Amino acid sequence: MTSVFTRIVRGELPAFKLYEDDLTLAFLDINPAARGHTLVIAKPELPGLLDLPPELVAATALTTQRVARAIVAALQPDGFNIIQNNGAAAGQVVFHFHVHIIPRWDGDRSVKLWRPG
Ligand code: DGP
Repeated sequence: MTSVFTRIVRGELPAFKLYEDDLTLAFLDINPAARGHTLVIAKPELPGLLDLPPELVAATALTTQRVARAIVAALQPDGFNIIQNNGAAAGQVVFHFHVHIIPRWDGDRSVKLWRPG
């Protein structure tokens, strides 16, 4: 089955894209936990971290750092969370590898960081 993220990679679904290269893509989450909540995906449709070959582990980590740096520069949060869910039990809903970058501000403790299931 084709994931929603593959459809975004192919341009079949719209997304607000922040960064793209041959192996990775970053775009805003459709259901943000905070302003600037961004997803970094591996372009190949692989479900989780343990499915990624080393070059995709490296590429997605590098893109995550690059995009987090840009978000920090643009939005000036006080911090940010990196979250990466593997398996339905862990709250994964889209089975196409992705990393969440969630900007955080002092006092925003009400941000619901994870929505299991
Ligand atoms: P996870 O629970 O880790 O699988 O998170 C999936 C995230 O993907 C969730 O925060 C919402 C986001 N999402 C799902 N469908 C779409 C979509 O079509 N577009 C965008 N931009 N984000 C999506």
